[in-house]
Amino acid sequence: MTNFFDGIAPVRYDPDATTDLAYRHYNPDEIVLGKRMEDQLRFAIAYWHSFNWEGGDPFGGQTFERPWYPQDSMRNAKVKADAAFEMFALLGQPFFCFHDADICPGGETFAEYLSNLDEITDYIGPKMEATGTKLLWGTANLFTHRRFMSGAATNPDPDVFAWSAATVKACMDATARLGGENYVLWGGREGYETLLNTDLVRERQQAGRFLQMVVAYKHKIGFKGQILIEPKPQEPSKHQYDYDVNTVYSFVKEFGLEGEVAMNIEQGHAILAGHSFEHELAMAAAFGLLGSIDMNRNDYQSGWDTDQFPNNVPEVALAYYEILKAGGFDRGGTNFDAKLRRQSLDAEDLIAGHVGAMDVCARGLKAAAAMLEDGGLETARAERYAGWDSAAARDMLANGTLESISERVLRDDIAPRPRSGRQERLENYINRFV
Ligand code: XUL
Ligand code: CO
Repeated sequence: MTNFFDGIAPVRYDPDATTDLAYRHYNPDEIVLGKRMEDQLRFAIAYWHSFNWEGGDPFGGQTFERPWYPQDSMRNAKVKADAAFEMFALLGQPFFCFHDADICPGGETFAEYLSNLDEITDYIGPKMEATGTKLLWGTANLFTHRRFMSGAATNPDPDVFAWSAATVKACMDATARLGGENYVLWGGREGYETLLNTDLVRERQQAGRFLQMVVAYKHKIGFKGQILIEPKPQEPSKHQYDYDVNTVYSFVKEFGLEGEVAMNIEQGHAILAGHSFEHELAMAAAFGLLGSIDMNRNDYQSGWDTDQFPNNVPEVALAYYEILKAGGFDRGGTNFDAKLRRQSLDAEDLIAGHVGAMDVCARGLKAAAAMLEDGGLETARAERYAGWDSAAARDMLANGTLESISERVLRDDIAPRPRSGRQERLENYINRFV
């Protein structure tokens, strides 16, 4: 037990609450499109940003004070786990996520790392049982330590590749032991700073082999979860090999990983790549690779991965619209890979960030479900493409050649007549739901 959250009561659904720390929209048992809201949203809290991150930025260090600092001993790793599970019990979200480096110190040697990871896994398992909190995904931090400065799988040094492979094996074992539903691979430094010193063909081959090994090991140990790749265009690397959904898809095809991996798509990473979140979700759904999401947003002006809690209902609604349209989450969920702002020092801030995020997502989900049930967007879309329902149009697409089409254009005197895209009307339509 810690006393970090002393004075904070468990957060409950109460639409008429007069206090800050209540769910006004997140009602776990409410049925949305045939499923409990909790089972549609599948909320997870990220251990990394909530408990490891100390409030630093490029111009200043730690601002937070926590009973589990300094984070270099197993003793404090256990205090941190105590506090984390105290928060999970207060918030009542069903899942959490971790990097190995979040839950225990790395140690001096690989053997010490393994022993630390084992010890903390043993410590966390019973806490998961006691609070009923499940593991959405585990992952390895292959980007913070200086050994990873030139990448992990893509490193020019084969010893770093080996260390990374051994680390991922250990993290997959720990994830499987804790009943994780997914294993995530975000290529933190799998990219490069300058082409002047980089053999990008070789580095991509190394990353592809690494992924094939991960998939083979998943089958070897009978891990039932999904392997999820998380795209991000840059930061920390200038050029990242898993830039966006489309880039990851080409990688998946090239290395024969179809049907073996899916994607974890983060709102902020989509924005960094110059896309909207819903674009990335729709793209992944089109490829059959929509696995899970990190629902933390970026600041639109700063150009950094600011990892803020979501607070924009219309945006969130459009994201859940794509997710629900694709059939909703199976093993995936809604992770908040979100940090407090560095001036938000208090335990209450940590709770408030998550309460607000969960409420924004609940409102977005309800709006998305209502739009889907109403069917207005799909009807408008179907009307827009109705020309393609004709036999002639379908035949052209299936069997046409430039010559045969050219003959038909002349014969039938085809003359395209532009029609409105009706964007403003559709935007107004969305506003009726959000
Ligand atoms: C970094 C990021 C990571 C991944 C997991 O931008 O999003 O937290 O989600 O490594
Ligand atoms: Co993320």
